[in-house]
Amino acid sequence: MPAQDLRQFIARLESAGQLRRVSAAVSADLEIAEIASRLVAEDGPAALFEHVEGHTMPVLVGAFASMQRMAWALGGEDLDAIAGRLAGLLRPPAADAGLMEKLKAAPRLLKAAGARPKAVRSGPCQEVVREGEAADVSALPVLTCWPGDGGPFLTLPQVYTADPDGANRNVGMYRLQVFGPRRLGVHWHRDHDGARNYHAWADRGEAMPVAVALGGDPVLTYAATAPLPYGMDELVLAGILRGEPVRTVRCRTVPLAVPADAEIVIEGTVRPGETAVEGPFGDHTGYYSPADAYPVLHVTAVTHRAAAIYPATVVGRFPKEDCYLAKATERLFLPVIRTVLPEVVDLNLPLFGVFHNWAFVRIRKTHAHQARKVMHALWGMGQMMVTKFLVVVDEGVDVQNTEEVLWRVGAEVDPRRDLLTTTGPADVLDHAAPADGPAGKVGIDATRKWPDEAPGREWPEPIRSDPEVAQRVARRWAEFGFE
Ligand SMILES: Cc1cc2nc3c(=O)[nH]c(=O)nc-3n(C[C@H](O)[C@H](O)[C@H](O)COP(=O)(O)O)c2cc1C
Ligand SMILES: [Mn+2]
Repeated sequence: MPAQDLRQFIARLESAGQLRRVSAAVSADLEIAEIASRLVAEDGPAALFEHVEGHTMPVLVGAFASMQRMAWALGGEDLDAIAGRLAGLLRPPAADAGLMEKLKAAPRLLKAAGARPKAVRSGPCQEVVREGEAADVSALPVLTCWPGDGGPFLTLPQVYTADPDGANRNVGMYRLQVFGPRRLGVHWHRDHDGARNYHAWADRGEAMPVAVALGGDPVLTYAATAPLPYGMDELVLAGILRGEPVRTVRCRTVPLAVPADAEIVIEGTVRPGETAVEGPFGDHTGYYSPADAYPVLHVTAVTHRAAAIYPATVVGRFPKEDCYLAKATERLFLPVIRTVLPEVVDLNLPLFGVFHNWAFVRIRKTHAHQARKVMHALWGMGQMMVTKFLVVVDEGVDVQNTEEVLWRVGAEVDPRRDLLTTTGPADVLDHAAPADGPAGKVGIDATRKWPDEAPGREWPEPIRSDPEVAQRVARRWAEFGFE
């Protein structure tokens, strides 16, 4: 059963003992962020701060901050099971499939077609409406997370945009800095879809309408972070994951639709060419991302529920809540990668790699030089293009175990022969990449080398126990007097 809104999800977390209500007074200035960091570091619960100094709205943090809560947020118990369900829905029947197979696939595809959002006339996200001069984002308990931050930032927003023709609706998570009661900085990276829509408007010299939603079914928050190709609507992904369409209402002051069941909505426009200094911001890299010029959102309305809850997250040095959102993407998109690269068995974007610094890939190797093929293909796939270090290992290696991967890198690699160094786009947050021009990338082929790949070398087998003896010993362990 999908959650209708954030409240239902909070109730679910609470009944599972996974949410703590905090009634003591706390400050939105650094204090909530410090508590959130401690909670995620000790695998603690989500927290709902009911008494935020100077504010009436409560603040929710940590709703996604465990594998279990992340799976619940996507309407399941386990991320791999959700990924399997999604892969089954997305896979069209093969061209040469029999009639029965095609008939069986039809309801699957219809189900995906029925995932488009459904417009409704009114929704709780507009119980309170403040337009024009009455709109004021300083009424929201926006967190300042780190001492060097340029100010308070909205950290868990769904940013809704479309191109000037009203097509290519996009939902992306881009942080927003509070510059004033009706001015926000919009930090969409240059190669993200919100920026692409913005440039389409700017090319016509027109201001782009933008809506920012907070809350609603937690699936929506995840969908805003999902790396879908441009033109694929994140609300359809949300509808597929929920098994029910997302209900949307028209915004009051801009021609966009937002989830009817959101907690809070900010409406406004971004004018072509106008920028302001945004940042610095303590980022998920573990460093401050420096101040830079970003577009400005001029707020035209703020609408919210009568007793709205403000959802937030705190990013910073790992582990933080966004690691779990990224792990959800790693699991959900593995089947998508496998449609193009069937040899990929598993993928790990380790937390310390902050999504773009490291990727460990496990392949079923069937031909020589295959690791290099996989590297080139992954560097050509969506947001994987910014991956800096890409390690490819054989099928027998557990990529979820970093020591095992590094053991193989040490043992299977000749640095002169097995490193592929190349260049390509860098992540915007990579402070080590050259300021101009393409960034360096390294692919490490840590698979066992085939005769064609390492002529004149016999490749030894890794040691494994005799399975029968190992089983026998396990069975008799207590008999030997061991625990
Ligand atoms: C907590 C969190 C914060 C994020 N902040 C930003 C941000 O400020 N700017 C940005 O461009 N991407 C940010 N991202 C990544 C994007 O949301 C992500 O790449 C998404 O796929 C972008 O959507 P798009 O492909 O529709 O542009 C953030 C992700 C998370 C989980
Ligand atoms: Mn997108």
